Amino acid sequence: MTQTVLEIFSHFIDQPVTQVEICEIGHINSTWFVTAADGKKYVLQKINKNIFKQPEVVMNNIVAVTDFIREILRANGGDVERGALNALISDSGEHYLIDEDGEYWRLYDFITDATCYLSADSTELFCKVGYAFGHFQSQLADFDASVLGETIPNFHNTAIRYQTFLRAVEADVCGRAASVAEDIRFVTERAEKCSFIVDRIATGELPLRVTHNDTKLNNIMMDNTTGEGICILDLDTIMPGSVLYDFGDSIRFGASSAAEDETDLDKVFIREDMFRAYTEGFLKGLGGSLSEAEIKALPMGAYVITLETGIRFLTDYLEGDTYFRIHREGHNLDRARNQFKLVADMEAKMEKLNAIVAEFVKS
Ligand code: GN1
Ligand code: MG
Repeated sequence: MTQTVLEIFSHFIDQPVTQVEICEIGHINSTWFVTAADGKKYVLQKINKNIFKQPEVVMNNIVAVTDFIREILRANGGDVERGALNALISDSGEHYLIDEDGEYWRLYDFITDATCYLSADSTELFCKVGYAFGHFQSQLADFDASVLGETIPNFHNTAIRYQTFLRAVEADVCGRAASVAEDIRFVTERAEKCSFIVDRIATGELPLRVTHNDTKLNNIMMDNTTGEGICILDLDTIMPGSVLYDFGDSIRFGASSAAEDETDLDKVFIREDMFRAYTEGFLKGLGGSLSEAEIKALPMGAYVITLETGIRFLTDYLEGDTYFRIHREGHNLDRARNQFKLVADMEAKMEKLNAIVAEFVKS
C-alpha cells in the first residue's frame, strides 16, 4: 500500500516522502499521514466510492465550503492557514486524483499544533467542541446552500433509514436476523420515533440549514495552545439539514460515558454534565440564531440520531458489514447495542435533558 500512497502523493506534491503512517480513525474512507522531505505533513485520503457514489460532488462541496470559511477568516483576521481544511490540487488540475482503478484520492494540509480527541475528557473541552460546531454552523448561515450537491441522499432521514432496516431484516441475506431478534424488536418498538425530525422539517417547525451531519468529536481539531476548536474535519456530508442532526451526532458520541463500541453496556450511559456542557457551547457558538422550537427539540434530536445510528449499525450487521469498516467479528452488532443502550438511557433521562435545555431558552 505504501507504494501506492507514494505514487498518488507524487501527483499532488513534488517532494520525496520521509514518512507514511496509516490512520485507523474513521469508518468510511482510508487515511494516511504523509510527511515530505521539507518537513511538511499532509493527510492523504482514498474516498470510499461504495458510499460516496459521486466523489466530484463531495469535493465540490468541500472546496466551496472551505473557501467560504477562509474568506470569513481572512476578513476577520482569523487563522486562514489552519481554520479550514485546504484541499490541494493534483497534476490533473482538480482537487482530487483518479487512479487507474477509478479510485478517487485527495490531499489536505495537515492541521498543525492541534489535537484530535477520541473521547471528551472534560466538560470544559466538550463545551469548546460544542462552541466550535455551533460557530461553524453559524458561519455557514449565509452560505448559498443551492451550490451543495447531495453526497448521500436522505442521509439523516431516519424514517427512510427505518424502512431500509426493515428491508434488511426481511431479506436477511446473512441469516443473522434470528440471532438478533431482541435488537430488532428494540427498533420496531420505536418505529414512530423515527419520524420526529423529518415530520417537523416537513411542517416547517424545524428549518433547513447548512449542516455538517457527522459531528463526532474526532471530526474536529482542538488547538494545542488555546484549547479551542481550530478546524472542522470530515466535510463529506455537508448538506442542508436540521440543526438537530449536528447536535445529536455530537451528543451520542461525545456525551456517552464510553466508546462507541464498548461492549460492557453497564459502562454505557449519557453523561448529563457533558450534555449540559455541549448544549452551552453549541448555543453560544450559534450566537442566538436558533428558534425556541429548535432549542426545545435538541434532546429529541440527540435521541433520534442515536437511534438512527444504532439502526444503521444493525442494518449493516444484517447486510454483512458492507458499509462501516469493522475491526472484529460482530463489531457492527456491538456498536448497535451500544447505541441502543444510550437510547434507553436517554428515554429514562428525557425529563432531565429537557430541563437542562430549558435553562437555555430565553424567557
Ligand atoms: C461514519 O466517517 P466517520 O467515521 O466520521 C458515518 C457517520 C456515522 C459514524 C458512526 C458517511 O463516520 O454517519 O455517524 O461513522 N459516516 C458516513 O461512528 O456514513
Ligand atoms: Mg465521516
